[in-house]
Amino acid sequence: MADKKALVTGITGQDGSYLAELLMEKGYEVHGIVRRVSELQRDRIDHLFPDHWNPKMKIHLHYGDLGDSSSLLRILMKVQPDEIYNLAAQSHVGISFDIPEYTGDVTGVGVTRLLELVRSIDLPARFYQASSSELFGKVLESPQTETTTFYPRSPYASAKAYAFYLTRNYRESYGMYAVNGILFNHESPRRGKNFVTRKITWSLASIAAGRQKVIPLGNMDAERDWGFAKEYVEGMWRMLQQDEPDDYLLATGRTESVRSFLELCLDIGGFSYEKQGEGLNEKYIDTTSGNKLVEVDPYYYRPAEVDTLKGDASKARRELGWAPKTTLEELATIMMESDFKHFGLELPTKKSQVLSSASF
Ligand code: NAP
Ligand code: F7E
Repeated sequence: MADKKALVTGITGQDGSYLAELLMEKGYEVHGIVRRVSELQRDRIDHLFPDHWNPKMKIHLHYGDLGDSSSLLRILMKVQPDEIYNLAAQSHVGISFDIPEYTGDVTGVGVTRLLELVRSIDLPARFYQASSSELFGKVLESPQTETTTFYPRSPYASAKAYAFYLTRNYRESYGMYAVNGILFNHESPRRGKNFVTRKITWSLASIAAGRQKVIPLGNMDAERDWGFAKEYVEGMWRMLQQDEPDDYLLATGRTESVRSFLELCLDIGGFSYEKQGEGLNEKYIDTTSGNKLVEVDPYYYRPAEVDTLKGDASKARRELGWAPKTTLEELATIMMESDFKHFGLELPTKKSQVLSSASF
């Protein structure tokens, strides 16, 4: 039997890179959509192309854009995928307040373009939509489940809400196998450096290397349910292997504040520190050098904030056999170790030794 073909939008992103790896391990022929950029930066997937000259290579990239229907049509017709994973998005919540129209077009209407094309050409492909815990926004119950009412708090979340309902609508209207994965925050050494966890781990490594002085942060009271991205892509794949299409939520069930994550990383990095002040005056001081390590910068506050998120992934556990394994302490260690290594440094604590043998 021929290999299954998967089409991954957003393959150059954090999740796309882990998903492409997973699908290749499972024997899929993987096709990724990449967009034109002025400087080629494909660090997250470069390792998947060890021998570019090999015509039997089972991963292929195609130029396209979620804002451009004709490119999407051409790719769908050419590839004829069995499974489509729609991970492409303007995925930064804070920045979505600066570019709301673009966010709506790509993160929201982009899904209409894909689904409508799949329907129009009668492609019998299964479709995964990257939905988000941001849909719960100003939460109406805790923990959140697949049945919790949405309360989006940003242009990003509003676009994802439209995409969520559209995906469900195409499933119900046209009998398509189209599902939403409502994923809570998931992080890794491949996380973009302007998301708060990676900003913290990268900046602490940079400070330890003498390349940066202070980390400016926004709302440290915000609480998130953070898991490890590598495990979450396995859940995406499982959602497309069920007998019947349905929506699922993936989360760890543990919530911590940005401040707790920061302090966890300061401990892992071996910093001696003291917290001083409150509110806008809150700061962290390195008690060895007397230098300021962290300060509050209101630039990073959002016009509306999602204060707290905590997911209940019982349905995924029960029906998909999916469960998170990596603790937040392990995740922070993996990320800190990777960023310290980038600057030629090792973590002072040896907690990370078992984890470091694996590749992330
Ligand atoms: P990411 O690292 O920001 O990656 C986004 C991907 O989308 C990149 O490959 C990016 O390409 C691509 N992209 C952006 N605009 C595009 C466009 N107009 N046309 C085609 N491709 C475009 O995001 P991620 O963390 O991997 O998340 C993957 C998906 O899950 C996103 O839809 C995100 O909103 C959603 N999600 C993420 C989380 C999380 O915690 N990570 C949780 C819930 C849902 P470039 O490399 O060229 O920028
Ligand atoms: O912010 C606060 C910020 O940008 C987390 C995306 O993958 O997950 C992600 O969205 C919290 C927020 O992630 C800074 O205000 C404080 O409360 O890391 P983040 P996010 O907004 O939760 C969801 C599930 C997605 O779907 C999204 O695509 O941290 N925060 N200080 C900060 N945030 C940032 N970025 N930078 C700061 O300096």
